[in-house]
Amino acid sequence: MAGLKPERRIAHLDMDAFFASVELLRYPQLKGLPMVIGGGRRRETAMFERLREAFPDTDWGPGTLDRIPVAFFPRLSEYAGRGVATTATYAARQFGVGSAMGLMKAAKLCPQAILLPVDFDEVKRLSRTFKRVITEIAPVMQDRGVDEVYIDFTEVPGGQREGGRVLARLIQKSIFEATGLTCSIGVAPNKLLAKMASEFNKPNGISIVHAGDLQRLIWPLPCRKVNGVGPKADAKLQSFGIHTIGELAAREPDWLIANFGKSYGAWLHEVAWGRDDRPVVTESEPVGMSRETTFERDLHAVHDRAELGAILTELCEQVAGDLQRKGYLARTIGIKLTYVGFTKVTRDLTLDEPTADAATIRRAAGLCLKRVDLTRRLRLLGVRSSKLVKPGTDGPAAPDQNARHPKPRDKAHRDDHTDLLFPELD
Ligand code: TTP
Ligand code: MG
Ligand code: MG
Repeated sequence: MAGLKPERRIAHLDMDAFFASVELLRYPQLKGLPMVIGGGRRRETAMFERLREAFPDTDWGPGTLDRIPVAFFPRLSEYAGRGVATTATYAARQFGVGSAMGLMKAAKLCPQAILLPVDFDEVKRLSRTFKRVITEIAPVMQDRGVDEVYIDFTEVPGGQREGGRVLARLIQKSIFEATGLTCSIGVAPNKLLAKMASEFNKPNGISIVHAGDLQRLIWPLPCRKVNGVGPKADAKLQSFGIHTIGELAAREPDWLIANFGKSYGAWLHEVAWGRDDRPVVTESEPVGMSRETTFERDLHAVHDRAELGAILTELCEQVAGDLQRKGYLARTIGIKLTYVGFTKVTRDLTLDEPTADAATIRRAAGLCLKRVDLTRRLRLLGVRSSKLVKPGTDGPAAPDQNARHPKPRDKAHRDDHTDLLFPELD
């Protein structure tokens, strides 16, 4: 019947082992081998020195990268330090290595893995390329970070055929032709389900989910698979014996609201039933810009005051630089600390006037730092700017519809019990 509204079909696309796959384009001889991305400096300098020693007749350089023998690449077993893995190839994941794992721990699981640092410039270039390929085919795309996007398939040719599989295949093929990279795509009635579906057949997979598949495909999954159920909410759900999304769906909305609050409780009920009507928002503005660093050794706010102060200043300068380059001002400045033992703390402060000035950011970050417990040793320090505005416009850079779903907040409570005043770092 003419005028019949097409079924809503939303895709979530996520690149496979993205940072690692980017390195495999440069070093195709490493395909299929376990590889971990992480560690700070580029260690390839040492590799080139050894190569020149071993093969003095070859002019080793950018044109010969694909000819470097595998034996010359740095291995995880040689690593000493406190870096973490940002990602790992699927071959390395078989050994249990994954994102956010300490490299020393990863080395125990898979010492033979190749260890390479991330090349952010190349990652960003390929990120732009794959997104451009998508918008040429399907214009309604929402950026969700460096390696993933939502795409509205509803009105796009092929977007309805086989539940979206035909269009998903075309996009996969086009991205591969343009970049040599693979991705996985989930197509579903909404963003919530599409995001879960894109993980079903990784790598290089396509998964199609229809409303009727909720019980079979979604309900058996752990609650943590819902984007917006973090570790804290999950722990609380577990304490009530709720492990899967199906178990969540079985609870009465009133019970969820009584235990998780009005907005989060109601939201939990909706997502458990696969309901989500958020639109795919085309022009997604950054929500914030941040920089952080993991220290080479644990630092103490009093004993290592000068060093910590210098690091904080540098991070603030970097954030200011990022804001200035992209043309934003930030209303809110925050810090993030990780203590030895991995407890994380964040504090933020909203300024009277938005800023991109390093000294102003530094002062705000210094004030935030005074609000945390500085008697414990620190592993990581980060500075974050948020509530961005574009000068000349008065509104927020990121509209509220882009904001994540509400999560239980216990900020005020945490402020109370860790609000110890310690020597200023300035
Ligand atoms: P992900 O899409 O989460 O992971 P991935 O692309 O490496 O692997 P998958 O095939 O499972 O999608 O993240 C994209 C990139 O972001 C990843 O390659 C490295 C980076 N990243 C970090 O820097 N830190 C992290 O904690 C995570 C999870 C990812
Ligand atoms: Mg990915
Ligand atoms: Mg991703």
